[in-house]
Amino acid sequence: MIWSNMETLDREAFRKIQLERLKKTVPRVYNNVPFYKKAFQEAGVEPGDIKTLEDVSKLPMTVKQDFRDNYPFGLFSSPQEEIVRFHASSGTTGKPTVVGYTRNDMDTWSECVARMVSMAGVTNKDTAQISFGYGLFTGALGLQQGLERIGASVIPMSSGNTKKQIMIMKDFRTTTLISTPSYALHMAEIAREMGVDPKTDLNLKFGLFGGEGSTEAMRNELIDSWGLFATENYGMSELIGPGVSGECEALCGMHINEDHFLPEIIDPKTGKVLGEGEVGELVITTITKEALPIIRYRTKDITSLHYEKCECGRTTVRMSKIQGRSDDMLILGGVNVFPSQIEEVLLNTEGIGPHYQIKVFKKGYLDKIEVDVELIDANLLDSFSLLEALRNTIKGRLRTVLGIDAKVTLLEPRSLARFEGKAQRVIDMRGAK
Ligand code: DLL
Repeated sequence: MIWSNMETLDREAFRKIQLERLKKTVPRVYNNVPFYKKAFQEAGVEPGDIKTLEDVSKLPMTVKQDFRDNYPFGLFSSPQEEIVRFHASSGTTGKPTVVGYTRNDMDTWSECVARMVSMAGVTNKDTAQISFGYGLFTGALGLQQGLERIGASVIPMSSGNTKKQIMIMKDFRTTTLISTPSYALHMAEIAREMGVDPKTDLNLKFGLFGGEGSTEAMRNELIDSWGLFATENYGMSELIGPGVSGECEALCGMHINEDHFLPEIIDPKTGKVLGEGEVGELVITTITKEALPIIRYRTKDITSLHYEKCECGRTTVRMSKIQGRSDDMLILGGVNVFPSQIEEVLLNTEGIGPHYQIKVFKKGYLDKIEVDVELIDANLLDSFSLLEALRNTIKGRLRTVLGIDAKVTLLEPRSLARFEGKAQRVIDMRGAK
């Protein structure tokens, strides 16, 4: 179902709204945020220079470090009395990235998520189990607001306590699962261990996944495990949280809520703005946020934009599946590889389960990569020749498809770590002494 008529505007109408909103956002940050005033002055640009939508490229970019340098509230455009909610993204090192919302921002956010869940087919007849962690992470509360807006019945489960998740799912007749792809995979495994067949003993129709990347092979694995319709949804705390974009029933890219987020794709090395269909880093300017409008935020996520009308009837621009983050790309002896490409090779190999870990380290001056992956059938471990054949198949595919020589270790089922939130599949030890 198309939730809002803002999703079907023609291109000219979009551009008009975007320009109007951009023209309001730019003076807002210039006048309220010393960081932006300085950055604009350094770039030699003033709010009055924004006359067309293309002029956005004159504006300076914002990066994650700017949040850290202005921790906690230095980038806020609204005074504290107008802030009704904080969230933060954890990050592995240092202080979290803090974000704030005014009452209007909360409304915008709920609206964006309402569109996103409707796009997948969820309605007020559905019962949605939110298995993202509640708290500072934007995932759970963001989804909750949007689902409530469309009238779905929400179960605020949070992540973890997986056996209870399955019990509630069964007893409450959950139709919609909301989680990271990796946690959904783990939940299916626990369900089977409990003697519950996720496909036949439960009532799931939809899986709305997001918060981390997943390949098409991983989507198929999720569909096979749960027997549901799986969509992928994208967002980030700095921009709003979930609700930036999501897949519709046609599954041909994630529709961006363009009346709130103005997207560009740039070459991550040169910063040059790229054209439709070209792959590069997603840069987004928020054009309706009040508490924390962000100008040209470098997301580091690698994707491309597609403007032709979708068969679902929406006209909003679609972004392709995220290939990876520019800072996650592994450069192995000069060869560029995204972990998602390794995942694709592994998951498309028969006999191999969806759980793996990638370790990268230096041996002398050389980059070395090791891939640990679980077998589906532990009995294979008794047959040296079958095991060797499988190992060689994977090694061969990694070499042919990606051009890398990896050490491959096949492990017993259930030997690698499982994740209740975002998975950490890559351990890069090259920085370590
Ligand atoms: O993960 C917001 C979110 C929550 C989106 C739930 C969707 C569902 P952060 O914790 O700030 O926010 O992490 C943002 O996660 O820059 C991407 O690298 C990654 N990411 C999020 N969704 C996807 C996706 C939330 N569908 C960072 N595909 C982003 C690939 C994703 N990567």
